[in-house]
Amino acid sequence: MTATAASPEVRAALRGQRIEVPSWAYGNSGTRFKVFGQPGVPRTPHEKIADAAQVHAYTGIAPIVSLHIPWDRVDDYAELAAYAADLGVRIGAINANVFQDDDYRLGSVTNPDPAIRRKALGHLLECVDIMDATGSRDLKLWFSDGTNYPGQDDIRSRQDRLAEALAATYQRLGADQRILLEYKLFEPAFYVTDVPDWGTAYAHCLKLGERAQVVIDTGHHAPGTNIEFIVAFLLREGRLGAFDFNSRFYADDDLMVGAADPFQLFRIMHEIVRADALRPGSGVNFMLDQCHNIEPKIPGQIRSVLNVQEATAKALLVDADALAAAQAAGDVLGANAVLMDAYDTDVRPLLREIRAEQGLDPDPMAAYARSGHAAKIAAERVGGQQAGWGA
Ligand code: RM4
Ligand code: MN
Repeated sequence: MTATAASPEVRAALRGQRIEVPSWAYGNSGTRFKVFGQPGVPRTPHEKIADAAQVHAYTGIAPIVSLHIPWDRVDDYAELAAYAADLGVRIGAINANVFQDDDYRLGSVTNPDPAIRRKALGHLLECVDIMDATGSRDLKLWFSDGTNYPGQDDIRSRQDRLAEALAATYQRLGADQRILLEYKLFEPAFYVTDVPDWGTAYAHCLKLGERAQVVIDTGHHAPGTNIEFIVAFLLREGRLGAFDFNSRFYADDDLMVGAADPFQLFRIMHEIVRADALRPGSGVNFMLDQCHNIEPKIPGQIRSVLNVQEATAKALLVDADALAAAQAAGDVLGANAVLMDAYDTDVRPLLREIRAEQGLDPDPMAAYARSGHAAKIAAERVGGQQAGWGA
């Protein structure tokens, strides 16, 4: 297969692809043992947005940035949104944070103490107020709630408390706003996690209504989980709201998407293309949720966006008719060969061509490196408190 001969439809789909980057990727991060600082790291939400704008400037497909509250708390969210617009990007999902307050030791919305549950719900509602000010559609909820020891709390009651908080938040949403409910197998709770898997998230979303959808964070599964099955299932039910893309080797590593397993990313994007869910109007939000602990952050994000773009291009090159024919004929090896033929295609020349057509540098990594921007922000951003995830 020659990728450069790709059809106008494939080219249009690639030009129209949109990826959302996380503000926290530009701040300092690390493991629970050490956070390494880097020169030029943003001190403010404005500087994080400026970094995100760089990623868009070089890739052309990442014009949206997610915020995390309180990490990105400002006095005037409408002003922050206007600042983003001036830089050619916009604010996307608002991520609630009910996992870093001492009060949440035994949980946030599932805490046995009603006063702490009220406090957590108050934060979720505050995030909807922020969405109103920024024009955001998506409220992304990840609960670190769970227990460490058998008997510590009642599993069923915690589900009831969770459902109650979700329902109150759902009630508060505007007509165009959604809840995106994320799940995670374990960590920081080790015995029971209150939203451990897609089935739990899906069941809660079904109860809430159509504007509650599941987020698949690719790093939040047991090793060996078939994530593309989850993608296919949720798409078929109209309940896949978003991805948090990243890659993992062992746990929730938050490494660059496509770094650990580019083939898995291709298989996921194949299900997306198969369901015609790549279009920005499809309702699936393609977000990154990553931390760049040791590599430079802006190029780390550029590389990640390119990795998603390459997997997407390969998925778009799957010969759907040939695949369907082989599947219908029970041609096991033939069907597999159709998929692998697309995966094995070098799509980089095609993507370089498309970028050049759009007036972008064909090689975003090299262009950013040449730009001198890293040295500029290192020189400018002196003093103040570098942003971090506050762990
Ligand atoms: C969590 C989860 C959330 C993200 C935080 C930073 O593990 O994946 O999506 O907001 O990390
Ligand atoms: Mn996530």
